Amino acid sequence: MPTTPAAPTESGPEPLDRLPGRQPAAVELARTAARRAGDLLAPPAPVRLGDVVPAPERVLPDPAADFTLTADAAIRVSPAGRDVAEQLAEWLRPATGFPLPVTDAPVPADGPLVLTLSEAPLAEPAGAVDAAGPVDAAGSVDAAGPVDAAGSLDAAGAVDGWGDEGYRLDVTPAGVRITAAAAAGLFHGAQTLRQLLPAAIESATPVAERWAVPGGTLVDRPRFPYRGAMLDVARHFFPVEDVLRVVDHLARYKLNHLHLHLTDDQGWRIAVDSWPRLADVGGATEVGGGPGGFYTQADYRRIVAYAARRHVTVVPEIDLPGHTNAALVAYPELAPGKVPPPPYTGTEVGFSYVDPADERTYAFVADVVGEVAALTPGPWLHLGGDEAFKVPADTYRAFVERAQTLVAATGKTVVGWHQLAPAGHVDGRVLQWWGTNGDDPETAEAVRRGARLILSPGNRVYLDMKYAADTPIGHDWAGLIDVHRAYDWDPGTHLTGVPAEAVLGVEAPLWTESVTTLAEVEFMLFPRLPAVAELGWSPRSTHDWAGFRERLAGHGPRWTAAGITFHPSPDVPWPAAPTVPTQRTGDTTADTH
Ligand code: TNX
Repeated sequence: MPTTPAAPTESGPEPLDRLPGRQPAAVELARTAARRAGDLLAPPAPVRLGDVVPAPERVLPDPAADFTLTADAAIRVSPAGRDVAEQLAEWLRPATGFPLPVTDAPVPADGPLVLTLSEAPLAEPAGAVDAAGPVDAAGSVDAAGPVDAAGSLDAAGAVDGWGDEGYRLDVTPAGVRITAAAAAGLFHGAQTLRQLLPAAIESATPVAERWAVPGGTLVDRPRFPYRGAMLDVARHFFPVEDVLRVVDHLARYKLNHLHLHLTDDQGWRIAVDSWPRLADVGGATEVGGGPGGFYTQADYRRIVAYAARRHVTVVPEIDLPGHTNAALVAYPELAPGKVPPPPYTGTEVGFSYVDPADERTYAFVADVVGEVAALTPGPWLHLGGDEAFKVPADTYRAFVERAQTLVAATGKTVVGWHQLAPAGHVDGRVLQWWGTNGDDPETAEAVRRGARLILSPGNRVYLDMKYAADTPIGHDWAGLIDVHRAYDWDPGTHLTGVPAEAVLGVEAPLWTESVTTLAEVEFMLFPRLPAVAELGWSPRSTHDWAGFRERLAGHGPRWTAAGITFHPSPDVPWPAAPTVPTQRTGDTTADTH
């Protein structure tokens, strides 16, 4: 597929049709999807406290306690929560037009909008959660222990267990209070508050609206610690601004990891000082013959910092020993037989590999993972390991064991596709399972030897799969995946012989052989990404397709208002008539960063 994505830019996001070289077909796809989606949307019903995606662990609505945000509101925050409060203000100012000053306040503080970052663990609602696992269905709190709607911190009743990501949100006529033990929890709580405001809150310009927030209390924390999405920036290159916008999309739905597939046959996308031709030469190609591109180390740092501010950890992937044609073009000395391969811009897999018999290859691996680890604040480094079809099994194993050791020497924890399973265990290693048949004895055996799993079943959460036979882009080798199929499985029981405790979480990969623009990325992410986010975050007891599709439907008007392209899936009962206050068909301008 011919394509010519724009070069990396430091300037702000632009409407897609003004980006040089964007494929007209993609812009048209974005327009059509937005128009079709917009046409389907009715004025949204008032938001209810339980309408959040992903579903919160506990919800105790109090219809008599709605709050209305007014022009004189201020956000008061304890010092450690300052940055989250600033971000919340940035989300709410454009649509409301309110100044929403952020002020430091002692804890506890009163006022129209209060973010409290408590120094102590969150007070446990009485009758609540035991260590064995999450509990009540959203929408109910057991009679024995209604949450203390006053929202006060009860030091005596404080217990561990809500973790860094848990939060509590109290809405009363007097104000909104978000309480968390750490900034990540406060951030998730702020994202929840954003969803509890009318859809027009996503408008980039002021809207006349009553900014009501449904009353009650909500207590929430994640089921799994790892919740992610992957963007393949190797098959097609995506500029920094596109990646930042994807980070925003993840953060909205409480996903906390962005896996960047940085290297593949068609392109090497990260500058490595000790091997400069990797990016300079290996970065100059992509699927379809476009110009490709790469991230400078400053670009990558910018992505990582932007993500960190949104409590998203970047997981860099250097795919080895296969998927390495671009590296071999740059450095033929790494190729078996030292034969320089031609650049590759097709979409086949499994033909390339670095020479496992040459010591120089291990120097290359050590240098690359050393530099990438030094640039990466997060704990993970992904080694790839998939589809090295031309490397014999024992040679593959020996290569992977050396590569794993080199990663461990950088202080990072090894992540790899589940093809790594036969290799020996290294401390903490994580396998990313992308199979389509949940009976995988080799992976189960690796788990028995200590591996943890990230679940990315190809036939459930591969976001490069088409929604339906007529989806204009995407693959279908793992089947067609509409929202229901993406939602209707359980990461805790998916793999035979793998206990839920071994599951670190879920990740939805987006491979980009046929995905060439930001609009197309969004079209494949939405509405499936929120489904995967709910699998990763919400207690299993809340899992309910009928309820989920209703909640998800309310997000269509939000995406339209925010200029996010999405697939108007027939699985979802989108509101039925036009008019979102800020409908901007065809305009895919980014929301505030
Ligand atoms: C398999 S999943 C791949 C990728 C392709 C993808 C296309 C995995 C680890 N490898 O190289 O892009 O299928 O769906």
